[in-house]
Amino acid sequence: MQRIAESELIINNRGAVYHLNVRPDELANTVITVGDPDRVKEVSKHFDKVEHRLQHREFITHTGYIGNKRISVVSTGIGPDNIDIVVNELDALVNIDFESRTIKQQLTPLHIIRLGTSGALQADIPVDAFVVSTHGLGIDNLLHFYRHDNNEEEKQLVHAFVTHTQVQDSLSYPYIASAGSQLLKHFVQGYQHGITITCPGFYGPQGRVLRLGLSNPTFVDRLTQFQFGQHRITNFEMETSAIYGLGKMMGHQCLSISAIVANRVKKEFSKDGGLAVENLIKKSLEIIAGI
Ligand code: R1P
Ligand code: URA
Repeated sequence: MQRIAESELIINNRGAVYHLNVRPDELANTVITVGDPDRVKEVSKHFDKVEHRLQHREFITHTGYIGNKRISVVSTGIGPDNIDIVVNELDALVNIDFESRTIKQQLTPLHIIRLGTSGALQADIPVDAFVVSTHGLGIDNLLHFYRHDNNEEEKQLVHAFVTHTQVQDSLSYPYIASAGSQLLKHFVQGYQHGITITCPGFYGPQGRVLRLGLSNPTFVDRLTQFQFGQHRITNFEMETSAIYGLGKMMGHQCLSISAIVANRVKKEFSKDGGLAVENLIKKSLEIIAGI
């Protein structure tokens, strides 16, 4: 078995992986990710017991229990580049032996569930609603640094998206990855389902104009209009495609769930986004604790 060098997998003097500062024994197999470091305690306050509280930079981790279910909640910060760090380090914690620095014979699939915020791209998805991403469609570049593949339907969806939006003229080729089907089936009642676009920014990449002009001013309207069979684009945010893409390649079950805080078609913003997120956490934790 190939030994992974000190420069490639960085382990600190606590025996913890470098960015997350988490040791293998401090991580549960069910991991909730949140963008906002302050949201970690908003999740773990619902735990019956918290065993570990860890932090390094924007990455805060709390591990504890709801009943017999062991759960970790980890803050990722914003964006696909941070997800590259978080998902690789979560995977290393369960699938690489830190003593021998080799990949374990027996791999462990994690459940990785993002509880985040998002902007709706359809008029009928109101602010404060909850959306589950059936697919993450990335207009960032992250997955192209890895050897990755899609099934036929995913390839056709990306092709239809490129034809419809004409993004290939100015942006990197989009990529797509699907939700973990074992998790998706539990989140139906009270959740809308749809394709989520993952953007490498909050302003220009999501069509917001403050002082700068956009290279493709009709892009957001085209996202709203896109249809592929039963599929439409429900929302956009900044992490889902990266979590789905990396997680799937590594054999993990991933799901991204968002509280809608902005509706970009109706130009509305939630009057109490904090409450919407709190409601999303409570409702989703009840389900997660039972999976
Ligand atoms: C932008 O405000 C951030 O909010 C969304 C986006 O994905 C991005 O991270 O998610 P979080 O609320 O989980 O951070
Ligand atoms: N997060 C985003 O990335 N976009 C929004 O519009 C709202 C939350």
